[in-house]
Amino acid sequence: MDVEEVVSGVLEGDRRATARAISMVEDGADDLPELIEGLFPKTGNAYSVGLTGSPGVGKSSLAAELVKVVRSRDRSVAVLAIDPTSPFTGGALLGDRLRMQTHATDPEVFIRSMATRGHLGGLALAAPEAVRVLDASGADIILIETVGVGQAEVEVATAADTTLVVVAPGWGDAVQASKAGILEIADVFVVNKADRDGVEATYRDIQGMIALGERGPGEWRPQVVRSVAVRGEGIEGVIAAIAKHRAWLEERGELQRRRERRAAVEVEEIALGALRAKIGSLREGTALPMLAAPAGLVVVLAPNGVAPERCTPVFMYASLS
Ligand SMILES: Nc1nc2c(ncn2[C@@H]2O[C@H](COP(=O)(O)OP(=O)(O)OP(=O)(O)O)[C@@H](O)[C@H]2O)c(=O)[nH]1
Ligand SMILES: [Mg+2]
Repeated sequence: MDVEEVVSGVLEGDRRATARAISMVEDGADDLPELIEGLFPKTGNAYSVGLTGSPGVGKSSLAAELVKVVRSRDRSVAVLAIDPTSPFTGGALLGDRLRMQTHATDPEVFIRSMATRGHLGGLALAAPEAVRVLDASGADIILIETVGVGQAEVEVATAADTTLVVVAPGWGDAVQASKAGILEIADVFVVNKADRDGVEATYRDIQGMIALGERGPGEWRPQVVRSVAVRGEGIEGVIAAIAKHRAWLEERGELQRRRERRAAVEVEEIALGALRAKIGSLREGTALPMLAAPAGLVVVLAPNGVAPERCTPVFMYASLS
């Protein structure tokens, strides 16, 4: 399939073409810009929901339940599972496949796991590109599951319109959570495994953390809901919290602003990626060591009228290229 065929296939909602497009994102294929260019005009219709949280808290189980609800409303849904901790997602995918089994034969459900084998921009770029592919393929709702709550996961989470942070009873304390930056990314906290001991304490911890968090007037206050994903309990509450956040975003024009902010971050990442690629190739030759040596910098490269002390390597590089 050449890139034009992939583009037209994705736009027709063809699953094979969509899978191919996600692989291109994953691999950081050379013709990725053509792909995204072809798809971009047809995006903006899907609503994306990120699910993040520590391993095993029940993200996939919850996603499977959300898929059920979306399908009962006759909307199409795509699920993207991302494991930023490993370049290959085989293991995680297997578990997810099992949990998603009931949906596997539904043509309106697209399930895919993704790694970022060759993508220069890593997840920060790959995730929004993959979301764009799924959006263009006609998915109404896109669920993005990521494992963990580190920096990479935070980046992925910000690719979504609404971010759910899934926790389970006994899950760390509030200080741990705020350190990891969870509070900033959570639009909704889901305390899953609410059938377990300690659910009240966890619920209170999170409420306390939210109460302490600084929020300007009119800022969104994260919702906290409970669920027992394996039994399909509390799912309506999760859906209601998502809907409330979505309405809040839309009423204020904040959805559009959020998406624009994300696009700006992406542009920055693309520029940085290109710069990194250039520096990478510099490294293979003798230019970089020469640039790095302060004496070399000043003598060889100080551009017209620039004071030598301003000639940091980055500045030098920028003025050279
Ligand atoms: N008791 C209980 N078990 C649950 C609940 N939700 C999920 N589980 C179980 O917890 C385990 C992990 O569930 P997953 O849905 O795979 O969790 P996950 O967060 O997607 O896991 P990773 O993708 O590996 O990070 C499975 O054995 C589930 O059956 C729940 O509400 N209550
Ligand atoms: Mg999972």
